[in-house]
Amino acid sequence: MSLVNYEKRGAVGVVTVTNPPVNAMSPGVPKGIVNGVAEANADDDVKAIVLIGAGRGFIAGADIRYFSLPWPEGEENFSDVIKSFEGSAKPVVAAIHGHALGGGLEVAMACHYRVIVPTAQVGQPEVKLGFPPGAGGTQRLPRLAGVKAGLDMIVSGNPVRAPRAAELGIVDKVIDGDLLEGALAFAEEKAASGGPHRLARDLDAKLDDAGIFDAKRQEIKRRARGMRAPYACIECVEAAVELPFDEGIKREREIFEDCVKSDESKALRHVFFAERAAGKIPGIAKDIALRPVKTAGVLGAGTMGGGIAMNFANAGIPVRILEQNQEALDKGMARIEKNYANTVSKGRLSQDDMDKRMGLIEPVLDYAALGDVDMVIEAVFETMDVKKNVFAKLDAVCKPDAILTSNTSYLNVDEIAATVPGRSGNVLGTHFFSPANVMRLLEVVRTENVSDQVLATVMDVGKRMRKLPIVAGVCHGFIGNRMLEGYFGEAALMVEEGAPPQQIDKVMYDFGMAMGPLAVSDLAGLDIGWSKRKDAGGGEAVHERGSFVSNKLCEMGRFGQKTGRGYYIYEQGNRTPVPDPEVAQLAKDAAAHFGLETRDFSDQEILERCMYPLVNIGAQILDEGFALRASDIDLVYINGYAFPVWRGGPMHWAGTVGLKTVYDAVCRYHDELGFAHWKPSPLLKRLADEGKAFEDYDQED
Ligand code: 3H9
Repeated sequence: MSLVNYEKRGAVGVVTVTNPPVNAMSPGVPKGIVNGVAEANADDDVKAIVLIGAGRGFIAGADIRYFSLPWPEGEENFSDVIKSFEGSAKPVVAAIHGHALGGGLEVAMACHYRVIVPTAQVGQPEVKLGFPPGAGGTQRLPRLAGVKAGLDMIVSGNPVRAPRAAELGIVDKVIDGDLLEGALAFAEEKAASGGPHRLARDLDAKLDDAGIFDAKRQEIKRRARGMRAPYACIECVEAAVELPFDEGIKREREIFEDCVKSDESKALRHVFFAERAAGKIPGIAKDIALRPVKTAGVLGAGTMGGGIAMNFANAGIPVRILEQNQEALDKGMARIEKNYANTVSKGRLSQDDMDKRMGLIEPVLDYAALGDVDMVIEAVFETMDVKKNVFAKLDAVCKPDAILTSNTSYLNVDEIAATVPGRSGNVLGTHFFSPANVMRLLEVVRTENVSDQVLATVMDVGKRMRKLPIVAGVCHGFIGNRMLEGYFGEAALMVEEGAPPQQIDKVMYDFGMAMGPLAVSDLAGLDIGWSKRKDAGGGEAVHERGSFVSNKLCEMGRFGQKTGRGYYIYEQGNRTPVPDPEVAQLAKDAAAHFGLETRDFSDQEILERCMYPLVNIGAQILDEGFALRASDIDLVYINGYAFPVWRGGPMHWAGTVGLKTVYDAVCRYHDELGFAHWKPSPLLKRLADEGKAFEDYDQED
């Protein structure tokens, strides 16, 4: 079957793109469109042309794989397609269903007219791949939609739905009913009218908002920190206002090509494909029959349990939330209600939808109420004994094929599963990130005995909740938290060696992290680690390397933000960390205690000591089989730990540094410092020796 088909329907030539799954503009598609338009123009009986997509949508844009592959020599491309429309004596109508994204919308905007079904979306998501639209989108969209709306769409990358697209003038008509029939009628009508059939390039009336660009730069400052593409988008739209059309196109092309080559774009393209790969589990068929999950239960109405219950409700799944007493239940339900009300007040949810979702959450006090639900997530206190106790109770009441999951950040889920041996094929871990109703990451912890069907079902439930589920194996801290130990550990160690907390945090903030590791420790509460160390030390926290300053701070009642002091001072009602000379003194005390000589640190050393343990442990996790692929680890860090998406995640980023450089430094720090997180991973060594990156490892069998 060819990628583009041409047929005549009465007096209209219909060009249909058939390139599943999303009709990307792969090699062969531009040529097919050009040929179709030529054939229609050569036929005197044809008065107009309709361009339409087969399957799920119109055209999803350029084939993203080809930004990293050579385009076949001599093969037609976007500009040939656009030229064919502009040179067509007969009006071309784009008929849009599903999606017209990126180059798909650009192709549509280069047609004379556009019609759309009410459910379709149009957008320029290129910025999310690290570049501006490159086939005229930044020049045509402002001409159709106006500068402000066009700029908003191009800089955010977010699509708009058909009714809004019509309101803005991006499309000419919304078709209720059959799209092709509607498009044929529209095309015939336009052909009969005799024109003129105006092209977007010739419309200048909406190019009047010249003063908004600096305001836009200001607006995106926080969100686009460290990135080039959003600013590149602004430059391109500015060119639409300032330059004649053809010069604007030239300017857009230069900026586009420059951005496509950037590390930022390579990282964002890596993330695009990483997200698509994440749902695939080797050995489990894509179409495996899933267990129906029509009802659910959540144990614990605390912050975590409440957030998880909201996730079920958001997915339209009725959920019973269980607590030990009425007071805790009421408190939990009130918190859920408040969370939803906040979203309503921000205009991101309608009152009606909030009411529907609240109606799906049923507070209960008796385990018996969970007897008939399809899936239970327990989110009770994070200790093994409590979890085992809860599983015993679930075992007594739940139906035999109920899926039982433990929401835990560290505990051995195999050990929990072993307490209900008759059910172990139905037991696994779900590690939600706090706040569970907001954070996109969900680690799905694959236990030894869990069935493929149950694993696939929980992955699917995660997607229904609009999460990004990532499969992790059972190891201490799974993927994300296991890797963190080296990151936070090194920050604390460097403080004892003389690096000021504010320098460490600034280096990591400038790298692109939302906050530095010590500011994060203050936010999370220093007392959590302290209390674990006290338990381990039989009531007293032993001063080991990396815990001295934190122990001392806690002994002084400085637990972090919640007490107004931790590694930093926080003024009343202000979350800005202020450096504290007292902490500098504690660091000196630590150095004296351990017999260390304090010294100045370069920013480069700080970066290496925070980041390289992440990479080294990540490689270890991969090698031990606790992550399916390196790109999954990248997604964990981007979506659960605020790692800058434009750096592609720690494993991808390591490739930009060069794995040999990273490996050599890991060996050096291992020799100098000796901590377990520096023990060089054999996989890292192998890839470094072979001159490979983690992406190459993901391609290996
Ligand atoms: C562009 O257009 C540049 C131009 O301005 C200038 C050029 C000169 N290419 O997401 P799904 C694959 S840049 C290649 O799971 P859904 C995807 O990898 C482009 N492959 O489906 C997956 O493969 P697999 C601007 C693509 O229904 C399969 O299709 N456009 C592309 O959840 C299914 O994808 C965009 O950024 C592509 N363009 O969502 C749109 N798109 O099965 C990107 C998808 O092997 N695409 N694939 O894993 C999307 O946003 C979503 O895929 C879409 C469908 C909404 C279309």
